[in-house]
Amino acid sequence: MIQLTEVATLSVQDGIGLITLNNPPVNALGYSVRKGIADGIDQAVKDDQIKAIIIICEGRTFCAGADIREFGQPPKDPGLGDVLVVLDACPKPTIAAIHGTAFGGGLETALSCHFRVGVSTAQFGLPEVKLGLLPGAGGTQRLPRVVGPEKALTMIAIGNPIPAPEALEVGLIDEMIEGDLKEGALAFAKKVLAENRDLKKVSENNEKVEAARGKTEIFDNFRKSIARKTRGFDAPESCVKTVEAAVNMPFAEGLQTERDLFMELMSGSQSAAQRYVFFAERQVAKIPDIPKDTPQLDIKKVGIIGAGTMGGGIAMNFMNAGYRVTLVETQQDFLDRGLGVIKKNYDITASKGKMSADDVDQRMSLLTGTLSLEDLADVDMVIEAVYENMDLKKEIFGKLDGICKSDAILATNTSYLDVNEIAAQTKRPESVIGLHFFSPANVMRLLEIVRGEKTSKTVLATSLTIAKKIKKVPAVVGVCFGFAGNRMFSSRKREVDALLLEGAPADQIDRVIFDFGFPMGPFVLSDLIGLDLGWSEETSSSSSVRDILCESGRRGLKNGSGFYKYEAGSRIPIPDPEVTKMIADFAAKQGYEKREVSDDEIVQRCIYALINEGAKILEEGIAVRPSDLDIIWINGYGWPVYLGGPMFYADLIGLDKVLVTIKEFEAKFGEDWKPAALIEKLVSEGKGFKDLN
Ligand code: T1G
Repeated sequence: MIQLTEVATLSVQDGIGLITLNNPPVNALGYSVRKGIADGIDQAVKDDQIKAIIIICEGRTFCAGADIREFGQPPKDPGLGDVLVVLDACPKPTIAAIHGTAFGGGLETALSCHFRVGVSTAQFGLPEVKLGLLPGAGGTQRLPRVVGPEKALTMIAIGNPIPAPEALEVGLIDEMIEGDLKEGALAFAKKVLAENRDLKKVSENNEKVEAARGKTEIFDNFRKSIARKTRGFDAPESCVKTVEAAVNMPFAEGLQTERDLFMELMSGSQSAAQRYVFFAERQVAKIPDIPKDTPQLDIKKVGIIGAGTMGGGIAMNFMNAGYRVTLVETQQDFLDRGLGVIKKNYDITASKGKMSADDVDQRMSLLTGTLSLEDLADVDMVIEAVYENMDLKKEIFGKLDGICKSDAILATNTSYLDVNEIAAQTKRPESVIGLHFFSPANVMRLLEIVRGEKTSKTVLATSLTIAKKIKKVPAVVGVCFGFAGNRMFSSRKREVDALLLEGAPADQIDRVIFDFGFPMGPFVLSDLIGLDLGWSEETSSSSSVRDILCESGRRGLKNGSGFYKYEAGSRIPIPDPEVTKMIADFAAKQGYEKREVSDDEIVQRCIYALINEGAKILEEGIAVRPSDLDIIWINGYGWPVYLGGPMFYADLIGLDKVLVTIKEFEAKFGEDWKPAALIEKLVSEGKGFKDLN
């Protein structure tokens, strides 16, 4: 065995050369891996003993792509493109033997081999678009030649992987290996040699791309199909262009087009933001005083109190992950409705072919409904998801304290209330934690984990593990009103409400927030969730715009009129002059003088309010690092990922500039805009939030 580099070896078995890579954790194609492959091919070609070459990886996966940490660093030769030119030109049969995730540069390496084999659990993908990039080592030119332009468009411009059975079906792999991968790959190599198979280079395999030449509708239709979900992103359109190049240009020219578009994206701010988010999403689960070996509790059974919208969604997360769930309600009809909604949601998913009827039955078999809190005596974790009322939550936790087993985790799904106060209702505050899900709870990826002052490290570490198991992105925050996400949201809402009274029409504010990149503006959102959420006729006092709209009978989309009016059966918001007048009259009564408000001012007030509040949250130690706040806003509030999150965005536009504007707003609008001391400090040191991550 030859040690090619510190992470690559070349060995020979039965005349087959094995280039084995071992670069944990994901065999990323860093410099020593690339050099190892290039040297391995070079030596194997020169070695007459070797008749065929296999590239295989140790560890949990085949190469999961280029080493993202190397991006932005001075490039070290050989680049991946150069290595793949060597591989592509290899005169001996080359076989990629794949397990785990052959992603990005990893799949491009495999596509530069003559043959690919993989185990049945392997995944194949070009997810570069999720990093604001595109496959930059020939993947955009080789994949269409193997799977056809249509399939390649989806795999490249959307970036989701395909499983091995599908890869076999579309011709991406030549054989699926049952049992040991290395043995299977060796057997396959011997078959190739014995059958003297053609060594067809993918780069010369033009059949599928030539067949699509002139069929511009392939690309027009595809562009239309992704327009809505790729709004604001630069990379998807560049991805489409590269596949067009694969169809319309010779391989070498297509490769150049790929290179040019790749470099354009690489030097752009969107990719920088999306790469930042990639690592921030992995960093967020690392809590300084919670080391990997912190003892954890074994969670098998979960109890959920409240079968409403949140309770039902939370239950589905645990059922999807295979946990037994007991759902508690106070009345039979509430329980029946809750169980019914869960079943209906699964049936809808099955009707879209995303799960089988058996899967639905299997999930539902994990769920038990009850009207008795005592039935939670043997669960390992309880999540209380009743409506936001402190007295009710205290009462429930007091009861749970007497019912649940001693090491059960007692969690609350409150979105604002004081977790310490709730914990104080028990004799075991160390077992109490906030698990703040976002609606719809079975869809939204964010889980804000609220660490009480007495929450034990074991309870926190266990909650982090649970979050990963139910496919949530956890963000650990401390206790304050609204925690991190909603506290920042309230500061934006303060500005939105003020801007409305100062004269900015609701549809202008919505347009600006939508154009900034959020899925929708605040007033369309209010109409969607219902103006009367948390409003009561009894206590309404005409003291806010929401009050006067609700008092006038407006409820939002559900009754066809809110900040906007809606045609029957339509969700399209139509500006309502009557509402505009009601708001103007109310504003005048509050002493506001109507004025023109620019789009820039709306952006600055809504976004800088988030940044300033985020900085205060960091100052108070409510959040561990700025990138956690970015992860919260991207996964919980629809912040566009290609802008990296509020704190990243502040650094992007320059924290010193943000501070200047915040001070201007303080002078104009008062105390709410007092700059966070942390911002003043960072600016005075010439630093940004990135220096705190
Ligand atoms: N580069 C560097 N580090 C990486 C990495 C990568 N490509 N992928 C993962 N890591 C680190 C990650 O930060 C974490 O580190 C650890 O590995 C485990 O990851 C030329 C331009 C493979 C599905 O986009 O999707 O190729 O936190 O926690 O949940 O065309 O990682 O432990 O210190 O995510 O099991 C394209 C990215 C690159 C795939 C595994 N490839 N990775 O998921 O573990 S661009 C990707 C993933 C490219 C070429 C282009 C996932 C995974 P730490 P993890 P996981």
